Amino acid sequence: MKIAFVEQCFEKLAVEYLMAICERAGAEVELFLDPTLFADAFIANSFLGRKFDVSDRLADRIAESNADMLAFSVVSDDYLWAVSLAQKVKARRDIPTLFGGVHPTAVPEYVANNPYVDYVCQGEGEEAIVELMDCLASGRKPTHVDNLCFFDDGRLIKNPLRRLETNMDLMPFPDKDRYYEQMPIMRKFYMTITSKYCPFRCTFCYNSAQRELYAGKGKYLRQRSPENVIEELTRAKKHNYQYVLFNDDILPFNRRWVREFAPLYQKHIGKPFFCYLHPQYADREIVSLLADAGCVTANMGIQSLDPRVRGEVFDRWETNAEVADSVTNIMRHKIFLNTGHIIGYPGDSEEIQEAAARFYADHSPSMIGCYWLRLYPGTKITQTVIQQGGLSADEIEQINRGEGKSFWLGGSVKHMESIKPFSVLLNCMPLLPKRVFRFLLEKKRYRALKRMPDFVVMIATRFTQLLFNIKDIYGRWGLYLLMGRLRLYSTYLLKDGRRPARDVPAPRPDDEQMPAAEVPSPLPVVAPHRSREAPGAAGVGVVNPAVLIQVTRRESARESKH
Ligand code: B12
Ligand code: SF4
Repeated sequence: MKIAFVEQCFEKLAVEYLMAICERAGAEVELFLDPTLFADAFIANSFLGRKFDVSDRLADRIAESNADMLAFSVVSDDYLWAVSLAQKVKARRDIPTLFGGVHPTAVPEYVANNPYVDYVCQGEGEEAIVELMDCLASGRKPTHVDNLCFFDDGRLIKNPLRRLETNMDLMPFPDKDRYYEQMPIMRKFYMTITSKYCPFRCTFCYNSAQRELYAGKGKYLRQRSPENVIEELTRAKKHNYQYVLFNDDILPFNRRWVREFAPLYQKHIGKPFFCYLHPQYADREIVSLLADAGCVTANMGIQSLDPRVRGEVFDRWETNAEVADSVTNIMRHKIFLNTGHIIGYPGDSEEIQEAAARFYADHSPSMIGCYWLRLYPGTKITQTVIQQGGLSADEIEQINRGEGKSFWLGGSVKHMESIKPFSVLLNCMPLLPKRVFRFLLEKKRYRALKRMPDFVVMIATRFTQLLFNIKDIYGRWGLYLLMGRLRLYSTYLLKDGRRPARDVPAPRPDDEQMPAAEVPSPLPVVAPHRSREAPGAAGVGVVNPAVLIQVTRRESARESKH
């Protein structure tokens, strides 16, 4: 059995784990990468995206390989890309497709209903993918494979979720070789996780959905032993990495673990590292342990400086004093701190954002990533807005399709002109002398930014982020990624340059291609396609949806988290 994973060029740990698992189970594995230049979640431009599009050639390569199954790991922003590629491959050769990851986990029936998706894995995929391969290899239907959702003769089969594996040390180490072969420049940055997932459940984050989904299925928040992590990083030294990126939702959520891990890391690894922090886990002791171990860059969500909004809208209960202390602790240890800040949520106002800007002026984190709220499928805030009647059927459909306006340009928000200046002001804060920043704020001169055209906003904010990001490890990672993708793109030109891509029908990103289903889902959906069950919608909360929602064409960028 040969399984081909198909990905954009972002390194995906999920794929690396699953490749290792499949190989351990005796399968042959291949990885296909699409450079998706100017057409990804960070920079999207339809003209340039088309010019640099190699998806037909990639589809040729995949179809010509002898893969028995294609596997896609899909976040919402990738969904249309993945479906389009699956369609292109299937137009050449009908290979079964398996979709897993955050998006299919949130709306499994919706994804299963797509004609180019044969199987959906909801939740963790380690066991499901192996059992599915076994079934396909022996010609059996995967009717009893837990976590799988698919259509069988027009009937939706949705199997239950299996229990979560609690012993994280049983996970194999991620298989990086195939990724580095095609993106050699990325060897510099070793990406890993020490835990899954998060102690919190912020309403805008996938954890708010996934935690509920896994209720009663075992321990949700799990962690590897410090020794196991050190062993992985030690073995990985063969890649000659210079930096480590800990992509855990929050690295130091367990103080005892940090006390054990930090000295081990310092002694055996000692490379500068990046991690995600949280104001409730960034006190003096934790920050000092991390800094001594080698933490030089951190990303920490602050999201709002208004305690009511933070609690009632985002379900975050830290105090302003805790937030302030955490920033001070981190800055004192000279860790480059990129904070996440969300604007444009229900009930947001100019006054709230002014107060936030004053806080940032007083506490000076290295960078503020200011992002418009984006509604993702299944999250608590999305469910709430739906329940409050804040979304039309079309808008819900667009969310299910992973479409939405960029985090830089308005996210999922309608009519928030008074907030727009803060997107520029906060993102550009590191460029401005403090006195100028305060002057703009106190004299309300920032209001002039309302008139700034969207593309200027985009350039101003992205330019600042790029410039200052270079100072942090993740920023550099982004630049290297861009170089790696250009190189990969050039291999398509060099190898396949003269050969025209095969003449097969182009995908049409319209309703016919990506139909909605009338099936149970965290989001109600429209227009029946394959299945015939009643729609259902879960919902909670009490926010005012008045200002939401305008979901427009896909053009996304980096989002705030934590
Ligand atoms: C690290 C990270 C990044 C990194 C690396 C990106 C990457 N592609 O991995 C960077 C910074 C580049 C990034 C970018 C973005 N990210 Co990000 N990111 C994460 C983070 C923190 C960890 C992902 C991870 O490695 N998890 C560990 C793996 C092992 O777990 P897993 O992904 O859950 O995989 C398991 C299952 O889902 C399943 N599975 C997954 N794929 C597949 C595939 C198959 C075939 C099968 C069978 C099963 C399966 O099995 C896996 C093993 O158990 C997650 C949050 C999280 N903890 O998941 C957000 C998260 C995935 N990102 C998110 C978003 C929105 C983005 C961006 C759009 C914007 C942003 N926030 O910067 C871009 C999109 C880039 C892209 N196209 O991937 C959202 C996605 C929400 C959604 N509904 O899509 C998340 C969930 C965070 C959040 N805000 O809620 N991200
Ligand atoms: S936003 Fe961050 S802190 Fe909140 S639930 Fe998600 S990962 Fe956890």
